[in-house]
Amino acid sequence: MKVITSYNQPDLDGVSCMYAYSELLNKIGEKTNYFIWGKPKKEVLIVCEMFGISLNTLKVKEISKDSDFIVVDLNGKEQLHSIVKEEKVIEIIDHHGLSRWLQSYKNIQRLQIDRLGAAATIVAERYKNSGFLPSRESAILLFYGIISNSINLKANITNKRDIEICNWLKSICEDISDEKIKEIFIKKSIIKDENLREEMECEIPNTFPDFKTIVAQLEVANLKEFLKNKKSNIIDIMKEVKKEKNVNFVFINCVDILNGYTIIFGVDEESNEFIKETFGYKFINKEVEINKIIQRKDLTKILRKKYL
Ligand SMILES: [Mn+2]
Repeated sequence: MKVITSYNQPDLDGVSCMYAYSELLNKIGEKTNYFIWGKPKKEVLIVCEMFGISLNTLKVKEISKDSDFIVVDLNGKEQLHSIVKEEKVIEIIDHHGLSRWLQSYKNIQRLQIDRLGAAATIVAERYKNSGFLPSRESAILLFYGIISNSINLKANITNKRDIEICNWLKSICEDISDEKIKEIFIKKSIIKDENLREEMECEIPNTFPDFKTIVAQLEVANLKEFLKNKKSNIIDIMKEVKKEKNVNFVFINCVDILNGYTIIFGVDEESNEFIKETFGYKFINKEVEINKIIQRKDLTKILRKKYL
């Protein structure tokens, strides 16, 4: 038995890869199942509920010690469950930058890491090339996995292959529609105050030789409206985090996933100065507004290039 798995609390890209690739391998005749570690991200639950899809993950105790593993949507090690032993990983499908752990996987038989908007694009292409059609559930998960990961194909990481495979998925599954994208994005943007810190993903500092910083992120529909109500809460959380984690700068990258623009602001004057200096952005009323989608990963890439 092969077990497909991904990082803790996977997003829709990770879940769709596990679900759909497991199904494809079973169709091909290789007995495979998947293991979802932790509670999937909110967008996963939204899509599953909307389309009546149920996920049947293996439990840890059901996984035998000599199972081989296929790892999807990551190529590192830190975020994998401890049941996944390096020497048992036989395949990786991913779209992230190469991790320093990659070389510790000695028994890889198949490796595909392409810089795309989503790992789900690779799995969908495997279907297309295999001649097997994905089930309705797999097609839906893959499609919205790509859409969600690439912010409706507008994020910088989006590749022609993402767009082409989305069109193919649409053409084979009548339940896929563009109208639903808006509905999913709006549902995903309903954030309760008690979940705001979690949604901001602001727990892990980036450490550089001379300073530490935290780059938080938020991806919501109708961002300006959202900030009208929540900006002071967001700043309070950033203050809290700055103190707790003892970092020099804290700022947040907010993306309007529906209307395709970005707003960035820091927790204080020092952090705003740091943003100005590092990225050359201009502030108006203590905010930077950019007329396109910039993701946190685009910013951290610049940080690494400049300060490491
Ligand atoms: Mn991904």
